[in-house]
Amino acid sequence: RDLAATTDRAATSPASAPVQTRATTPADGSDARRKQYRDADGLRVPYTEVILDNSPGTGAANAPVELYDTSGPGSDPEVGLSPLRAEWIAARDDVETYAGRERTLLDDGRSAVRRGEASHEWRGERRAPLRSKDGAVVTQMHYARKGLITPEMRFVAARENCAVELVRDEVAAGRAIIPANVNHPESEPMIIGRRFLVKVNANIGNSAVTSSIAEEVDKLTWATTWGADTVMDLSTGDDIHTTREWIIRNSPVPIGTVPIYQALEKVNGEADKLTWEIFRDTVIEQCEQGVDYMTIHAGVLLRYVPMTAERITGIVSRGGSIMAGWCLAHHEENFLYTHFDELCEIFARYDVAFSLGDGLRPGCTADANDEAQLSELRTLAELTKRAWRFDVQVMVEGPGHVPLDLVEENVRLQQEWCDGAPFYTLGPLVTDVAPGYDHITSAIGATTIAMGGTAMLCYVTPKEHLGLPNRDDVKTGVITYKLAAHAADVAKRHPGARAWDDALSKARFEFRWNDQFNLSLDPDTAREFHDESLPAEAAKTAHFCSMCGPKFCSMRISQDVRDRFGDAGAQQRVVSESEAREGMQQMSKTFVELGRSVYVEPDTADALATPTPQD
Ligand code: IRN
Ligand code: FE2
Repeated sequence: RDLAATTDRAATSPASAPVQTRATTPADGSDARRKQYRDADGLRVPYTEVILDNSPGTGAANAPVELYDTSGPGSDPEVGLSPLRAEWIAARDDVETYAGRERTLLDDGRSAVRRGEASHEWRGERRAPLRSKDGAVVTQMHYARKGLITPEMRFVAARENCAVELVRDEVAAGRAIIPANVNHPESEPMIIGRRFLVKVNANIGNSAVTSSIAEEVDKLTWATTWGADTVMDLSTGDDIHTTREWIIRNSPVPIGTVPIYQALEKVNGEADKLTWEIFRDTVIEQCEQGVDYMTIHAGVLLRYVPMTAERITGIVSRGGSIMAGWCLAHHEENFLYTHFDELCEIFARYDVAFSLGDGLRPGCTADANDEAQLSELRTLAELTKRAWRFDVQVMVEGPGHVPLDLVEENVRLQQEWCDGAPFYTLGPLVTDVAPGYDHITSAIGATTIAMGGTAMLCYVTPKEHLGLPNRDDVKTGVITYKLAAHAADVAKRHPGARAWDDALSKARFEFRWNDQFNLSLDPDTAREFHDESLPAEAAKTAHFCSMCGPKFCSMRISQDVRDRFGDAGAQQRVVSESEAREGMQQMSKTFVELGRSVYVEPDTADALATPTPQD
C-alpha cells in the first residue's frame, strides 16, 4: 500500500462520513493521540483524542475516539498547577481565608526540596487556606441535597458523558462522591460511584528507605499520565508535610492520605502516645493543605481486635494495627470512633471525603470474610450513615486477600449494609502464591469485584509485599488496574465502554497498526513489542505480524473471505448460494494447503463458516 496516501486524510475520506480529519498525520502515528479540551457550557473538559487512519483501503470511516483523560494540563513542579476551581469556590461565597495563617510550606518549606540533589524555591502563588464561614457545610453532597448543580458536577457529567442530574442524584444519595477539597482548587473534578466509570487509585509516597520529594512529584505525574484517577500520598518519615504540599499543588487528580501515619510520626512512632488532639490537629493541617479524602480507621473497635487472634496473618493494615495497638494499650474504644462526629464537622468545612479504612481486612486468602472483617464492615456502615447526617461524602474501603469465590460476597454485603456508598477495594488478591506478580493476582479480584459494583480500585504493583514501587512498577500497576477497571465497565455494559474495544478491534482487523497502538492503554509497549520483530515502517501497514507470519494470519484469511464475498469493511453483500459454496470450497482448499497446524481463533472459525480441515 502506498504510504504517501495516508498523508492527506481530508482528500481521501468519504465526504459523507462523520469523520474529523486533519490534513497530515505522520506515518508513525505519533501525533494522532493527543490531549484535547471540549467546551461544556463554558467549562474546558479534557479528553484524549485518537485520530484514526482513513486512507483508502481501511474500510469504513473511522471516527476519532475520545478517551477519558486524567493527565492534567501539566505543570512546573516549582510553580504548581493553576487553580481551575478557585472561581467556582469563591462564587459560592461560603468560604473565607483566615488571617495570619499561611500554608506551612511557606513557613518551613520556603527552601522546599531539601532531599533532592538540587534545592528548589517555591515559585508558585501563595494562597492562604480556606475554610467555610461560620462552620457552614461546603460539601458537594450538601449542594446536591439542596438540589444545586455545581460546576464540579457539570464538569464530571461532561467527562463521564452522562446527564448532570444523574451526577447530582447519586451524590445526594451518597452513592457517589466528588472528592474536592476547597483547598485543592487545582484538581479536575471526578466522580467515584457504581453508576460511573470504575476508577483507579495509585499509592505513592516515600517510606523509611525513602525517595526525594522531586521523585514523588514525578511519580504523581507519571501515575496520572497513565490514567490514575486519584493518588494517595502515603509518605512517612521526614518532610511529610512538604512532600505532600508539592504533590497537592501539582496534582490534577484528588489526593488521598492516611493522616494517622503523620500523627504517628508526631509521637515518634509510639502508637500508645497518640491522642485525639494530636490526630485532630494533623487532620486540620491536611484539610488546610487540600487533601481531598482521608482514610480513617474508625471501624477497628476494641472488641473486634481479639477476633484477629486466630488468623494466619493477623492485622495487615498499617492504620488498623496502629489503632488496634492503641486500643489494647489503653483498653479504651478507638478515639476515631468516639470522636467521629467531630471529624465530620471538620470534614464538612473543607469538603474532605471519608475513606473509611478497612483496618481489619484479611491479609491472606485464609482470613477472608471472617468475623473480624465483617464486624468492622458493619461498623463502617454505621459510620457511613453518621457522616451522611453531616452531608459529608463517604466511601468505604475493602479487602485485601480474598479467594475468587468469596469476592462477590464482599461487594454485595458492603452495598447492602452501607446503602450503596461507593466501595473502594485494594485488589483483592485471589491467591497468595505469586509474589512479584501480585498486580495480576489482585487484578483478577479487582475486575470481579468491580463488575459487582465496586466504584474504585486501589492498585497493587509488582512490588507488593516485596518493596517500594519504582517508576516502572507505578506504570505497571496503573495500566494493570486500568485494564481491570475497563474490563469491568465493559462487563457492566457501561454506556459507551465497549466502543473503545470495538475501535481497537476494527483497527486490528484492518491491520491499522498505528491505530492499534494509539488506542492501547499503553501505546509505547504495544509499539515496542511489535517493532521488536518487525521494525520496518512498512510493517505498520502489513497485513500480518510476526506472531503467525504472513501465511498463517487468521485475520488476513478472514479478510480474504470478505474480499471474496464483498467489499472489505462495507456491509457484506448478499451472495448467491452457489457463489458461497464456491467461495467456501476455495477457502477450504486454502486451509488444507496451509496445513493442519494452523490455529484459528474460534470467532474467526465462525466467521469463515466453513469446515476446517480437521473436520
Ligand atoms: C484501599 C482499600 N483498602 C485499603 N486501601 C488502601 O490501603 C488505603 O486507601 C490506603 O491507600 C492503603 C493503606 O491502608 P492501611 O494499610 O493503612 O489500612
Ligand atoms: Fe497483602
